[in-house]
Amino acid sequence: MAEANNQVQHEYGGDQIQILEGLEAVRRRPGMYIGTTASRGLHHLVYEIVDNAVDEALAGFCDHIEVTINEDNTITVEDNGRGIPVDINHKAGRPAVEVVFTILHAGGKFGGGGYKVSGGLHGVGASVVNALSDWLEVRVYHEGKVYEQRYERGHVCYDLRIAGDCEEGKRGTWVRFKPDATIFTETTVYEFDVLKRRLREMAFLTKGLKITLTDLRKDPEAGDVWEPHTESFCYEGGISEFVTYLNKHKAPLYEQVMYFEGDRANVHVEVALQHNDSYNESIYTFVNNINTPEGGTHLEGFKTALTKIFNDYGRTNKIIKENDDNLSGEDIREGLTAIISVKIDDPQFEGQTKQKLGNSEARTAVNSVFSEQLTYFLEQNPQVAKVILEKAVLAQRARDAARKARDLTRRKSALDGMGLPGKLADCSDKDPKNCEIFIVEGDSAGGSAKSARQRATQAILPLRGKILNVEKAREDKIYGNAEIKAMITAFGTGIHQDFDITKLRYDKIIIMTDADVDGAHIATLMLTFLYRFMPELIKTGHVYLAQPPLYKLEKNKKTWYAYSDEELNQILTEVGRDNSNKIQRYKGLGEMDPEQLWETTMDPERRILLRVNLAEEEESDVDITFTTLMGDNVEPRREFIEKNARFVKNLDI
Ligand code: 1YM
Repeated sequence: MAEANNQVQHEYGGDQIQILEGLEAVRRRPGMYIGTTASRGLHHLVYEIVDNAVDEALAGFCDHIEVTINEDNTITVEDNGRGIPVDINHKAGRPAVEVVFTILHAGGKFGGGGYKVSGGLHGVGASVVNALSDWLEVRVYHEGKVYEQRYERGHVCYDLRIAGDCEEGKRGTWVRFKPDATIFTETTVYEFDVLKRRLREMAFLTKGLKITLTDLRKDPEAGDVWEPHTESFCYEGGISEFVTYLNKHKAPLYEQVMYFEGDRANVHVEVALQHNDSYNESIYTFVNNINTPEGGTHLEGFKTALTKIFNDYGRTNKIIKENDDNLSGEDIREGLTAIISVKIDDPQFEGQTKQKLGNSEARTAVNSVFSEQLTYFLEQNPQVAKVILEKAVLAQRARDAARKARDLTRRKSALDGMGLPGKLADCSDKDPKNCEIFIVEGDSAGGSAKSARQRATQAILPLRGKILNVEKAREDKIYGNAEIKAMITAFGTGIHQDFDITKLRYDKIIIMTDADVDGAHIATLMLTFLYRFMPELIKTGHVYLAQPPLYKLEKNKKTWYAYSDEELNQILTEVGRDNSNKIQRYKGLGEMDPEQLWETTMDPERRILLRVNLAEEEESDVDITFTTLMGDNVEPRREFIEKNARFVKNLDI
């Protein structure tokens, strides 16, 4: 710090003192500005700088952004836009570029025109990144000159200066920064895949913009042939291509992706959609390129318009019969993949996590642009309208059947008292905090587990064979499935809108399957069910995978268990490789006797449990993973399983 101060070459007037106080506030309470100082916040710094470059692209002056993870985990972002202005900003009396990096909230609110993507969590910008960086350097290419300035922990090191010449036509902004390790105490290591997912999303949302990500860090195992790892994203079709990408492992119901765009009352609206033959809806919404997982007014406007226009069309064209009910929104959205992206001047975020759009003008704008253009599209493409409506009519019938099945299950459980499934061996302790339930593949393993368990706190629910793949079944079939019904009643929480976590009967839900590819597949089917029907259980960390051993090793009356091939080799090296060990390879849980199952897999003192998380991924990627695993398309699934199945613990869901 002292060193940084010594380098400051100009005197501070009153304004400057205020500036420092502003950035000091960011350093004192970083969480207020970037949400968290964990890995997510670290990555957020990159998005803040990239957002300024994306703004420049949206304004029509830039078509390429390059992001580099340097060898020392610093980040460089460069664009080919106009360059942040280097002339004096009269209000501050300092060059505009210095103001951008040293005054809080000076981000993209200067100048006029275009929609400002006050990017990221709290719309803060370059000065926050500067405040939270050990150092930051900026270069502006302007009229054949390179301007540069450096800051350390937000303090100006020297006045903006000309560093040298560049090619006459070159223009743009270059920023390099090193996140401050005293702020980001958990980690300062960037993850390529995390940046890649967000940058790809940005590229989808900004048609024609090319974003390149390069990793210059050397993988310790890379030999002389090492090359930097680079990926580029550029989508001329924008969110239409996003929909194609999301549907890539699904079977679309019709060829073209519908795409609509328009402006109403200062709201810029873009919608892209296409149905596939599955039963799930995947709608992703964005405001100023920021994902709104909780939806909001833009989503409401879309849904209302979709339902109305399709019902109107169905009635007019007699696809919905005169005496039949209107189609519900859910019916029309069955198998729908859609992206809704709005740009708006002053987005208001609401909801528990501030991820829900509140501006009412967005509702009206999306409704109006989408209604008008969808009506026209359906008139021009009656064959598309027909396949969508036919699927919706089927969905309506299935939903009626499902409702009846669900009502029946509800009534039945009311009559049966608690109505716990017959196959469940419940625990005696009634305090959920102490209890766990093992979902076990196969009756024989279920039998071993029942003998092995600690009766007071461990419940066993054996499931027969592979459970139903919920990605490929309609709701009526799902509710009719005995294994699924058993899980729903055993957990006690209800599902979907009825879900209530306070009714959860066990603190841990432990999936216990064989340690082979089939077991991994069954575990994935269960996770798919949990993710689609009770995602909160995964999000709140109640779901676990048991880890049965692969090998048992005996020598001189001593026993070892190995949970991987590497571990087996390690043990063999330690105890010596000779014929006297009789290595036993477990093919399935059923091969272990109750005592072995207890000591290796179930005993809370000795077992290994893997908690299942939702990786900090873009929502849309989670969906793709499940589709890859559970959809009809065999090839991508085979690839994925070959890559991941042996390591279920790494399964990125
Ligand atoms: C690598 C990061 O920040 N690019 C960038 C930023 C700006 C401009 C161009 C820009 C904006 C405007 C006019 C305007 C910014 N300028 C400002 C401010 N890349 C990166 N590229 N001229 C240039 O908005 O009118 C803030 S951001 F305020 F100085 F104009």
